[in-house]
Amino acid sequence: MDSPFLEYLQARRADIEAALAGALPAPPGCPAVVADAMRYSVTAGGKRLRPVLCLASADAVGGDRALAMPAACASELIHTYSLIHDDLPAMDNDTLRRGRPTLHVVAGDGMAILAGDGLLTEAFALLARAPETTDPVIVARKLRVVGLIANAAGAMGMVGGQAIDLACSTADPGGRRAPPLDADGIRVMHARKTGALIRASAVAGAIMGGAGPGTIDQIDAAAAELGLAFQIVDDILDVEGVLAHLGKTPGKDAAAGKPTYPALYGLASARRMAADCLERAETTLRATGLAESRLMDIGRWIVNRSN
Ligand code: GRG
Repeated sequence: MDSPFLEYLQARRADIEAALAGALPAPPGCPAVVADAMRYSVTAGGKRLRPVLCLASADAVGGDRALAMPAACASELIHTYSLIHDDLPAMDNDTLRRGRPTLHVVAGDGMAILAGDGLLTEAFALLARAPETTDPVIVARKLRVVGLIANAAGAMGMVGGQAIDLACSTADPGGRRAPPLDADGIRVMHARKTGALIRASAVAGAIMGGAGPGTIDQIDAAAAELGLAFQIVDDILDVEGVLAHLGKTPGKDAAAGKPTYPALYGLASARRMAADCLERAETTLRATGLAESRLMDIGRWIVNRSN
């Protein structure tokens, strides 16, 4: 990563940490027991990829970054909820996340479910209240972003993708299990499970930044490529990554017999596929004059990361 981008990343992350700290519910309005559980997972670290992407999108279209901050934080709150629920014994049953014991390990399954529920709901409360404005143009953008993020997080997006994954990897109480996915099925499952929120984060930033419809569509298309690249690299890291960098248990997908990109195509081809995604994203962004924006730096970060 070149150093201007590293500086940008550090600065945006600092902004995001401060905004997240201010957005999290706290006593006396919120009972301390669930406030603490939510804060435990949100402040455990994490790359903040989705909120950084959201802010970079607003920057790329020349918008006011502050207008995009609530959407940036909402995407991270929703992402963190999804990790808490995914780690539960009823789902992926993981004990380590972001370098810490998972929330259900320290607070119990019930409190982890509630903290996830709280984060998801709080994301939409935040989108409703901020940025605080009566300007009808900004109010219309906010409303559009609420719908966009709801679709990405819900049954048509992340929840739907997780449901497909669960149905294929686990038998239901009647012993029924969905048939294994083919390569196209896997791509669609990931597009929902991880791609949808990544895409929505980038598009929300563009909308709040006041981009026109053509630019929003191009950012959406490029972010879809970045989302796929993210997943492919995540699968590669599951094979090659070390716990100290990942902050979560490596090798879990392979051990669970999950169909990963390296398992399907081999490591070298999977790497090539991630690089191809980046190239397609660049071509798309070039058409809107955004190939030199931070969005492409984020794409390179996604492909070259070690966690
Ligand atoms: C429970 C509704 C529901 C959905 C869960 C996203 C997800 C859906 C499950 C996570 C499973 C998983 C580990 C998928 C691989 C891709 C992924 C989302 C990795 C974690 O995201 P990062 O790398 O994490 O952005 P940090 O900690 O850096 O924020």
